Amino acid sequence: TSTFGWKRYNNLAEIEAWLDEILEKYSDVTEGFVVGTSYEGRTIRGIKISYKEGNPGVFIESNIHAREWITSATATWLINELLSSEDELIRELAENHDWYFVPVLNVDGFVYTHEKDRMWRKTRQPVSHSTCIGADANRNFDVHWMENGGASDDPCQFDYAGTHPFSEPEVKGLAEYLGTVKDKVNVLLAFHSYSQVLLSPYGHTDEEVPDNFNDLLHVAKAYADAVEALPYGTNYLYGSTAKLLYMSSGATNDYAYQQGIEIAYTVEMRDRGTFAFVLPPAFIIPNAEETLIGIIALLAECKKLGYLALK
Ligand code: 0X9
Ligand code: ZN
Repeated sequence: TSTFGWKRYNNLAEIEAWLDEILEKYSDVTEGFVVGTSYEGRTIRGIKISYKEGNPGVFIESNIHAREWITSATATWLINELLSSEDELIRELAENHDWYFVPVLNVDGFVYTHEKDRMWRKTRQPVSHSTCIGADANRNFDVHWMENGGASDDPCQFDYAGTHPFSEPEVKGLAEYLGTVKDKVNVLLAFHSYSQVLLSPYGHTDEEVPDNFNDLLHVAKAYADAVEALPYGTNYLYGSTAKLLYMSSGATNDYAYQQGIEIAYTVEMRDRGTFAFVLPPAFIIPNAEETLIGIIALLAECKKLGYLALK
């Protein structure tokens, strides 16, 4: 489809134009949806892919952090693959799940990274009584908000939690949309970069793990093993957020888990820090390919453990 070749990173206008083409070309099996309106007034868009009734749902959020460009590049590549691949395994994957993608959640921040500051992370909503702008959208969900030092109350910090839970319209919008579909969603993946880890709940405490933590480890191991077995040999680690990474409250996957989506991860993609957030475009396709293979293995393991039954 047109200029999209995943050989460079695309800006928001290009991604939206591409999405329109996809929605038109595959109108039988796709549907656009709206998550909400950003602080600066942009429409936050998503695409649902569904080949038939009664499939388990997989929800993919990407670019909640503005500078993590590999996440939307990977999400769009996955959308294209699910719709156009003729590979039997991928057709099975596409047609036997319902897919919900929000390729760019933090639209204002994403535009800002393209136009002003490549390293911007947060939203762009001003904070009253501060000269600093934006909150960390991945600290702003109403799930153990600001607990245990999992976020900052300083608007000038990278992990500023916002004035209150859901203070950021992008986050409120995602939560509201998720509320309308959560009964049909079995798995949620929040795409981030970088460090090559799969992070399961919880982020707000390292003293407790979810009831199904063992299953969450098994499912993550299936992803990591499948990725490592590819010729790229990319290594992923997995574990609970607070233990493997750091205390972080109010994140998307913890919110999803709290809302009854029992399989919910933060997926931190390539690399391990060589290029970090500024991953060269030559890595888009390798990263996307291994993400696809990882997701296939993850869903197979979910199915085996009984997580893909209709809710
Ligand atoms: O800090 C974050 O928001 C994520 N890492 S990143 O480098 N992409 O910023 C990890 C968030 C994981 N936290 C929870 N799931 N609680
Ligand atoms: Zn991130």
